[in-house]
Amino acid sequence: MALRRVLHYPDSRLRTQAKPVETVDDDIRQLIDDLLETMYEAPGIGLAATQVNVHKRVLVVDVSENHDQPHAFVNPVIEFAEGTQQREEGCLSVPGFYEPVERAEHIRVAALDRAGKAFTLEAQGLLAVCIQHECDHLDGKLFVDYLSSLKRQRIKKRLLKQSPDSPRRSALARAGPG
Ligand code: GNR
Ligand code: NI
Repeated sequence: MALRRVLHYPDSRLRTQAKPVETVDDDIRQLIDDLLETMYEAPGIGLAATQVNVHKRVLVVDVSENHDQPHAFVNPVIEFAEGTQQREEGCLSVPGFYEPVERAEHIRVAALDRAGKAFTLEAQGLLAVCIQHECDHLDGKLFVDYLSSLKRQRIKKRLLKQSPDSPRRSALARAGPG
């Protein structure tokens, strides 16, 4: 098991379309374990491979209070989505920002598990939100994309200022005092 580094918005690698997994092998199981470890350590309730710069269709979620109900999804497909709900969302790739987003209330997702076996899961409430949020990551989409462009630009500016290796900071550092 290992912690992996989480990319931060507006890193363009978060916009990558992830590729389907052909075989659920030990590398994929290692990725799942690392995603879970990284998610619990953060702590977060979900994590997509895209966020750790692995562009394969793999995600994990655990919305339980005791962190004892991990779910891993390989090649997830949302088969149906019904109703609406609105919740404050956050994202480990957009640290420190929380905004309401409208999502489907009830979904059914089909995927492969860590053994490569097909399964479906029906979800509602927070678990449904989390799965939709993670599936978006695999398509290069972030919750900030649902906000107004004004809000998104504000978030982008603030995160660019914070990021120690941001182009802007490096440019300022190069420019020196004054
Ligand atoms: O930890 C997380 N919390 C959260 C809260 C509301 C809606 C979605 C999420 S997912 C987020 C972790 C994350 O960034 N997953 O991609
Ligand atoms: Ni996220």
